[in-house]
Amino acid sequence: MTGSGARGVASTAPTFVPDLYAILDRTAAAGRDLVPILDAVIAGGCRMVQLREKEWPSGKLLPLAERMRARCHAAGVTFVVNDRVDLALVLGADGIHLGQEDLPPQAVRPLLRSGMILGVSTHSIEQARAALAAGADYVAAGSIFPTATKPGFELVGIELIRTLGAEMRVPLIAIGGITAANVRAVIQAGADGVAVISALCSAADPEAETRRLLEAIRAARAAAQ
Ligand code: 3NM
Repeated sequence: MTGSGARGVASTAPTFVPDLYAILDRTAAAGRDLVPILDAVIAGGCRMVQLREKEWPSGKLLPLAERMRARCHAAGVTFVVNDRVDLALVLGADGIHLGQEDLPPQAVRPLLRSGMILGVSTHSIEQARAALAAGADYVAAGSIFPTATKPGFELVGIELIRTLGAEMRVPLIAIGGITAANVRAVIQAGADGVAVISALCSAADPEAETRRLLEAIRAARAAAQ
């Protein structure tokens, strides 16, 4: 079972809590060090973190990634690496997140340690179904709202969450333009969790923003019951 409790998965599936999935990205942080932001989101109660880096080569990223992995592991927080399978393996990360243009999940799964999480970004019903069929441990769907973080994003809207919520057997994570102000509708539409970049990376107080997001997620779940 996932920690979200919202969706049952096979007992062999890895355990993770995707309620609030903080994606830390240097570009979105606009030059701020990611480690204090990581400490803040952990202090605020976030249980799942991804490192996303689109510019630095992996060798340059490694020292920062190692620090982040060590802090996550010390806090019992799930640590996932975006795109870079080699880096995830070298680090002993808990998981890897793949986009539609990264290596396909079927090709990557055999390389992963047992219990490693494999997540996939999707932008349509067909892509989500394919990710599920390929054995994804969670499916991310977006972009739910317009976002400045991902140039060329595909706007799928909250409708995609409503549709997929009924058929995904693994946690469904909504992404794209999600903030404490709009997260309620996303959870109520059927998302098990939300992945957030700029709402946390550019927040003046990422710990307080983490708490606000988590409170809004819990309130939305409570209202739905
Ligand atoms: N993937 P923010 S949208 C990384 O649609 C990413 O798959 C998306 O950043 C998708 O929380 C997105 O700042 C950017 O909007 C999310």
